[in-house]
Amino acid sequence: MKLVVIGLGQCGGRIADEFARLGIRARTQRGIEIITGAFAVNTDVADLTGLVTIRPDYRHRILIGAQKTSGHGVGKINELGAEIARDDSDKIIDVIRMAERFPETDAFLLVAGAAGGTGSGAIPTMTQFLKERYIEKPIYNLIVLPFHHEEETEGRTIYNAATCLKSAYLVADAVFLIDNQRYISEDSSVRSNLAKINALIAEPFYNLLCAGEEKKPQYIGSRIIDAGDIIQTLTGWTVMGYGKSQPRPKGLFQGKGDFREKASETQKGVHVMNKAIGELSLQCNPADAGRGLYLLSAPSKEMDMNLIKELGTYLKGIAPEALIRAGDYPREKDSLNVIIILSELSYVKKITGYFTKTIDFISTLKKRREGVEYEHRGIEEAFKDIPTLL
Ligand SMILES: Nc1nc2c(ncn2[C@@H]2O[C@H](COP(=O)(O)OP(=O)(O)OP(=O)(O)O)[C@@H](O)[C@H]2O)c(=O)[nH]1
Ligand SMILES: [Mg+2]
Repeated sequence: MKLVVIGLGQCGGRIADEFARLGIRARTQRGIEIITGAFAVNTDVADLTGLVTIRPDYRHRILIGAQKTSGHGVGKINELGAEIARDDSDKIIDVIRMAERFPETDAFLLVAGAAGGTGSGAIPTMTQFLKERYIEKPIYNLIVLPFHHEEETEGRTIYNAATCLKSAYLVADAVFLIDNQRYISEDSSVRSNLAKINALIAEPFYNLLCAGEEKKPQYIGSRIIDAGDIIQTLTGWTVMGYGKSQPRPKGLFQGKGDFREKASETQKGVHVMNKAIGELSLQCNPADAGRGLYLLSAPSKEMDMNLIKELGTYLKGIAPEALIRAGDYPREKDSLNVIIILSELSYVKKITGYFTKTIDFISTLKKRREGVEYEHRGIEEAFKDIPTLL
């Protein structure tokens, strides 16, 4: 599957930069194309300058709203981010359309942090614009949810997240949910290391996008996951999981065909899938998924139909409502890894929480404002009969 990736705001731009790296890796290591264009759009000059892999010209690093923000961002006001993206949407669409490999693109992936201003506001408006222009191409959003400490301390965090998520859900074909917090709890060495988190966010897409683009017979699985399968799977709220096994120590089993080796491989497959489920990009209950997909990548000698079937049975057990698609991707020397997508989620606790808190916040704000207005009315009433000096 081939994607055009557009990063909006700082978070989005940096993750798009990561996708640009995946694209180069696929081309140099595997001779295939998975990224037909990587762009960063921002109101902030410094953020655009800090990127590494996205081409540095104005056609790939797109500055918007320069008159309104003087190149310094929108200071977390996502309404302003939305407005600027709306005003400059033609400029963005024009450069994307001109990209060399654009016609081969299967889908768009727009990326942003929910809690900021530029990305949070721009992602739904850009999605809407693209949707109107490219009816035939699906448009996906990948939205990064804030760290726990940001929710506690920064006033607009939850409000921005709620407005961004609702708007994105209304226009995008699917919304990948990525929880920044989850990468901290998983491994404390990545604490506040955003670059590492970004690499972890992008990594599962590597095999997923490559699998259907392979041309060499030895890398073509018995069940191929291609763009069609992915497009059929992605709809509404979506999470991803990725699990990887450690390479087996040499000489553990006696030789080819050792029965313990076979049993151990099936076990290892289920273990890796368990890991992928345990480390979903946002915690949720797999039973709430309406669709699912898994892709098993492993050296071909470690992979057989039995293992794929075993993993399918396992996933069906925990996501019984989901229509599941499956595939395998034989690799030469990679360790065994599993990518899982759970889509069409009917309930996601964290997202519902943002909506509830924001509604409470709006109603408190309204009450407070009404109270102030009442007092003002009171004062005006009270001085009605006082003579004025004007
Ligand atoms: N995973 C990840 N999260 C990031 C990164 N940069 C920022 N964030 C998160 O994104 C949110 C802030 O959004 P930004 O992208 O910085 O904001 P922006 O879109 O540039 O908007 P303004 O700066 O307000 O104009 C916070 O929740 C951050 O934790 C990053 O590189 N990786
Ligand atoms: Mg910014």
